[in-house]
Amino acid sequence: MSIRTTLSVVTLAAAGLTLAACSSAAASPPAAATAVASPAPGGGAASATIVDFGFAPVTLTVATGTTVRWTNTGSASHTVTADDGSFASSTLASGATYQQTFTTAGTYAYHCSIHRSMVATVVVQP
Ligand SMILES: [Cu+2]
Repeated sequence: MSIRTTLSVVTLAAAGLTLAACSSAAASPPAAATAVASPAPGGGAASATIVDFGFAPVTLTVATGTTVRWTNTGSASHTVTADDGSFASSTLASGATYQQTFTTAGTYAYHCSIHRSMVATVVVQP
């Protein structure tokens, strides 16, 4: 007696198991993307990153006198533009950098003038 096995691979069983859980809290707040630069009063430096399409960290806290350096790691061009006009980069192509020294304590909201949905904040502590 010979048994001929026909390969009939059925992988349908697993397909139904990965239903995405539909969360009712669709508008949950984003994870806190916050960074605090090492305290370096009077001349410290901090880094921030521009990606397509956002800034990281969203909130950067530095000491007064810190120079923040943004690097555009995205492929699109972006800007670093203060909401109140107190500072503004030129258009930063991919790979370009922009530096701004914060000599006055305060909260500086900024955005990308090309993509207005890109927003972030530098908090300058006294
Ligand atoms: Cu942009």
